[in-house]
Amino acid sequence: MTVNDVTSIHEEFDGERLPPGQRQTSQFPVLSKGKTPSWDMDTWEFTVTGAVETNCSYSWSEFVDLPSETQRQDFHCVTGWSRFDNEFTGISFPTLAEQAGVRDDAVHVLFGSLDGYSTDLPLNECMREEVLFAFELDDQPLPSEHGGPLRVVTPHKYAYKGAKWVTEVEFLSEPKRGYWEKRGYSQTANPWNEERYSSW
Ligand SMILES: Nc1nc2c(c(=O)[nH]1)N[C@H]1C(S)=C(S)[C@@H](COP(=O)(O)O)O[C@H]1N2
Ligand SMILES: [Mo]
Repeated sequence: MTVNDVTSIHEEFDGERLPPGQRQTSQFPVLSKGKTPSWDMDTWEFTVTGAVETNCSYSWSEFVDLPSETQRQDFHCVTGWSRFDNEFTGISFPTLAEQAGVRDDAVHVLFGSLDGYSTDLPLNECMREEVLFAFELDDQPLPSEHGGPLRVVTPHKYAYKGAKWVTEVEFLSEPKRGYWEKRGYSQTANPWNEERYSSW
């Protein structure tokens, strides 16, 4: 299996591998706003809506049939810990976007989850190969407390930009605030610039 190592992403942001104010941990703490939700794989459905040419909906088997890849990535939580060298397998955001056909008026993306969580990113910050809809971690099905069956990972952003238990992707013609963005966390969330809190 080929693993694409993207742990040098910090160079693009003129930063060290460990972003300022972070400490490295070998643990994988769980950060969820509530309990791990429940779902049924037979009725699990993933939808792509909004500013797209075609609204799409996938069952689990349809979704995991999309072209997938494995990447070695670092993970930075806004509360101050970073976990290096996670091997996530999943479908990249650009691969998914291509299926639906993104319209010209799409500028932002809102991710929605089974626990009611949401988070927003500009479209150009999503259209990167490192933004993965991940269903495996280190060759194992993604543990449910870490967002399995499917979560988003965003190694160029603090990890709250990666929705666990993701089932909805909405392309937007204007920004929306997600769960933490409404509660004062940064819209932009660049770890090398310590964009932890919103200034407006
Ligand atoms: N659906 C959902 N996604 C979520 C969260 C959440 O509460 N619900 N928490 C976010 C936060 S604040 C962080 S730091 C990471 C934590 O991922 P982990 O629990 O796998 O460490 O998930 C993010 N994605
Ligand atoms: Mo977080």
